[in-house]
Amino acid sequence: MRQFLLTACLLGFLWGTSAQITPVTNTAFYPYGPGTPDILDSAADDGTSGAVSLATAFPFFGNSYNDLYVNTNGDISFGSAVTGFTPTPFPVTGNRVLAVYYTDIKTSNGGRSGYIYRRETTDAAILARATTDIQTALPADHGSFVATWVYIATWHDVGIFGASGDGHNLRNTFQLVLITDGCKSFTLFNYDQIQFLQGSTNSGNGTSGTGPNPAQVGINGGDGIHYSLHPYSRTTDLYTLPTWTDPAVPGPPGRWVQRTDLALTGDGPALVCPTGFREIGDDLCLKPHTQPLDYDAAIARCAELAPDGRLFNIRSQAHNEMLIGFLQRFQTRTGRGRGLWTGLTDKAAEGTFEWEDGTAFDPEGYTNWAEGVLEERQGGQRDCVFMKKDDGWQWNIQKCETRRERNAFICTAPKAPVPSEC
Ligand SMILES: [Ca+2]
Ligand SMILES: [Ca+2]
Repeated sequence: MRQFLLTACLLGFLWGTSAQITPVTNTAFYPYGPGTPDILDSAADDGTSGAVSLATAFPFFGNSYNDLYVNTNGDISFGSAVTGFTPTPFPVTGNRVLAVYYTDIKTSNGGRSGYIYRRETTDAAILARATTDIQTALPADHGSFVATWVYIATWHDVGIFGASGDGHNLRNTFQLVLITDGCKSFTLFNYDQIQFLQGSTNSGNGTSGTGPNPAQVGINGGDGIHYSLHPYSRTTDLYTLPTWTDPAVPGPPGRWVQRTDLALTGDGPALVCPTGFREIGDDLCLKPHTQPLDYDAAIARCAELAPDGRLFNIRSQAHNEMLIGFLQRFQTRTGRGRGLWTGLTDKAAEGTFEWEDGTAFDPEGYTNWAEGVLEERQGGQRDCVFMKKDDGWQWNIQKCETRRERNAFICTAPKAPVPSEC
């Protein structure tokens, strides 16, 4: 009997009062709490786990981190604890944080008002589940992803700071799962129960759990620029997180999936010019193509070189001036008489010019026609405009598919997310 009591006491000591909790059965949630190797953090207000060393560095917004902090106020951070109780709107400088439900949470009302569990794991069943979850959620880009490491943090039945009256009964349960293969990384934000929007600080109401500054849900890269926000962040829609389904991402209700190894700009990834294209000005990506091709082949070649690649349309004096350097290179590398396709053509309707990218041609706007060209060379099968080297790069017109008079050209393509090395 004494032995039994000793064992019971020891278990009670190890688990605190956690043996009383029943983990939720929400299908979005990974196993946590009693029955798992989870660590249970002490009851706290604005507390933190302190630095937790990781067996695998977690890639996050272009860096990787060998430790993390699980913090009372509904977040995991890298580099330092993030325990402030005010959810300053992202982006903010300094905080590298995964804000799964960032508001003034307190787990120490009346001794215990909630349980924060955490563990890292390489358990085979968990890795298999994480692998399936990412492959299912993001099949086009990550259909062959294989998880090698997972971290699970769960805020179970947590209460608010400044709870009063019925506010003591308001509890939220949510979970943050970090997944990586050592190169790519992803996070799952899982929600089971949301009964309060915010704590009583920041003008909140400790009885109703409402107020003008609801919890922030999102990811902040820490450079003041890169971040991502859940569409319900800082709104009363937070109450419906447990039933929300991302229309673009297959998965169980109550889950938000984000990739986290790349830097994000605003609500999307950082954008760069495609490989082989050079950035001109703030947002143009150009690639000169000195091998002359006929008009249709030039268009096809641009489409091959990059997603959404197309013939660059030289339709302004600014474009012309900007391209002087390119033109000088064409001058030396392309054959005698070769020119440069401008992207202007009247092949669809004789006499009606339009740009290849679909924009209308404004004859009153910028033009650079060689003298007499429109009168002498517009008719017949001459439908494609090129900049003729021998005429000082003025505009001329020729057949689009003349073998002897193929032209060089410039391709352009939109910026795209940074290519992953993973
Ligand atoms: Ca707090
Ligand atoms: Ca014509």
